[in-house]
Amino acid sequence: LAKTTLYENVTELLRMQQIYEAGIKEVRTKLEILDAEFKVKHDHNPIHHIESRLKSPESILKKAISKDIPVTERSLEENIHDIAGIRVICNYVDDVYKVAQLLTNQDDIQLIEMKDYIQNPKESGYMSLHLVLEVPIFLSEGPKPIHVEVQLRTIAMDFWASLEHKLKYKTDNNVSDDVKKELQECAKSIAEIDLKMQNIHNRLNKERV
Ligand code: 0O2
Repeated sequence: LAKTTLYENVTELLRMQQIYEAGIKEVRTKLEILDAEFKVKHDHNPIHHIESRLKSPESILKKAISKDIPVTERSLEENIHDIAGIRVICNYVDDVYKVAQLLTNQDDIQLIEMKDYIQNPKESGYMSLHLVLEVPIFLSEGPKPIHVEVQLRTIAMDFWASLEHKLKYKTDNNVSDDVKKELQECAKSIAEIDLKMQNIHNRLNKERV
């Protein structure tokens, strides 16, 4: 019996992985199409690059336990929004909001949640625009709506977040108060640079017209 249950769980998990992988492909393609169209229309690529990852079964389980979420397919799907995760690295701050708007305006996409850590950065200094989208995946038995988390940020915000993540990881999250403060200051400088780069981009664009 135990063997049967284990087999069923593994099969279920593989099915879930395949569905969420499809969700990543679906949203990635939408983003690539938007970027290409933007380039033709406005001679500018809003997206610098896209990264994506499927949350590992271990990470899903760890998150479920830490948040007291029952480990059933339905409950995991309802409560863990980042099984399918996409990170969109944009060139400028305006691009972040433009891409988010164009994506969420599409008929088959529903915006479930939006957290704007650019307008309201986290205490750490972290900046990004987080969206949870509901996207239909067309399976043989019909469409299945799933959640995909999209994190949008600029190259500068990504530079900060990647290094800060590695620094925290190295020290098991035990970062001293003065290092925390320095990281917050770096985040502020980065936000200022982003603004300056945006202004230069806008100015040059106007001059070209
Ligand atoms: P990973 O490996 O990136 O997936 P939840 O998403 O449910 O855990 P919450 O508070 O609703 O919790 O999520 P939040 O804070 O909106 O987004 C969480 C994700 O944002 C994190 O995912 C990170 O990717 C990123 N993030 C949030 N805060 C910080 C920060 O201070 N520094 C950095 N570098 N990244 C941050 P995970 O699941 O932690 O990890």
